[in-house]
Amino acid sequence: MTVRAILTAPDPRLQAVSTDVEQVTGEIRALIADMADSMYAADGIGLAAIQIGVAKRVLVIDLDQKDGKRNPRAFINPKITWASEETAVFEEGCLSVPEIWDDVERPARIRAEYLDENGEKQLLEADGMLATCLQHEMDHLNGVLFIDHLSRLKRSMAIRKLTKAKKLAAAG
Ligand code: K1U
Ligand code: ZN
Repeated sequence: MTVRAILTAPDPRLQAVSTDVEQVTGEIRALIADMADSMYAADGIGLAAIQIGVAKRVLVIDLDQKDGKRNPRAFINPKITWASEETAVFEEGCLSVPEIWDDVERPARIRAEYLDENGEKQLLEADGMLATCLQHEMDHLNGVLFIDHLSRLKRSMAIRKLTKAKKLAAAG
């Protein structure tokens, strides 16, 4: 499979609202394999399809990467069906927002439904890092980055830093 380039902010494609997958075909399974390869190559724990430029509602997560073992989970057309009033704060990072980490407050527990790689409907209740990571990745499907949850000042500082880094990289 293929390691694909990951888009970085402020690339406008990251603001796209992704569309539902109509049928889980071999093409979607190939996309999921490329996403998993791209996530592992970048040392990530999650990835949404839009981060490799594909505006489909597909994400992969692997929170159990230990001793080189890989167990990517694919979530197709994921929907949050319930979110707790209780919130939790985790420090978040993003492969599309390199070198920036900050605390984000989100619902502590969620219930979600999604299709798996075989097109079967699955239900999930999540807390802890899985709940955070799922919400972070599902935000990507709606064109939202974790820095959009920060104060206006922190967000504009982050965008300025990312823009400067891109200019420096382009200048060689
Ligand atoms: O870009 C992404 O959406 C993936 C992102 C997922 C995430 C991380 C932390 C909180 C919420 C969501 C990442 O994988 S960032 C990289 C990362 O988490 C990591 C990298 C190396 C070691 C440990 C963690
Ligand atoms: Zn992200």
